[in-house]
Amino acid sequence: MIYNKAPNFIDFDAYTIELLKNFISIEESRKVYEKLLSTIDWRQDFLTFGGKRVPIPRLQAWHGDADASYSYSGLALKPASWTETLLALKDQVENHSGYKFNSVLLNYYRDGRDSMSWHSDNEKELGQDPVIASLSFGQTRKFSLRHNQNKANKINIYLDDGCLLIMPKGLQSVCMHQLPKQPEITSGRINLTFRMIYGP
Ligand SMILES: O=C(O)CCC(=O)C(=O)O
Repeated sequence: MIYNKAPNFIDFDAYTIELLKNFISIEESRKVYEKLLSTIDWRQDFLTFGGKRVPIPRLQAWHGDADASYSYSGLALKPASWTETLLALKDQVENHSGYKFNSVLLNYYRDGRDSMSWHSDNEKELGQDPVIASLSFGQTRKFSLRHNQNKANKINIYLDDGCLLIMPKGLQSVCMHQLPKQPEITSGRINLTFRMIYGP
């Protein structure tokens, strides 16, 4: 199913995903995008496959409380400190959702060749049933969810400038998500996923 004009709530399996369009106004979004682009220390990370070092197809950064270290796909991320912009966005997301977050993964997709492949946000640091709050800026991109058992159960959600997507507790255990390549796209997108990291 494709949600072009998304309703605020999308059911998937037994879970309800919240999608708020224009959570951040268009004017504010533009400013945030430019600010993040120019002030974040974007890193090109690499993964190793069969002894070969391969650049991940996006730039990323990890910010949060000093003890919020995170590892995924063999990458160990030490948090850079909160910036004023990130803290202001975190406050807005927390006020809306009622959840607290102590870290954020920032992904910069330079164009449609950049992507993120199928995965669940299920690393042990995220606790049993993480809530993930995802804010998007810039170019609209397709975001897909696919059920672990029934792969035909798949939905596409279009994440546009200023939208907030909240993946609820439990969702990560039943499905994977991805941001597929869209080679026709020539402009950039920045995505922030706010998370709660629990100590070792
Ligand atoms: O860019 C996106 O919307 C997806 C990001 C994502 O899947 C993640 O941070 O785990």
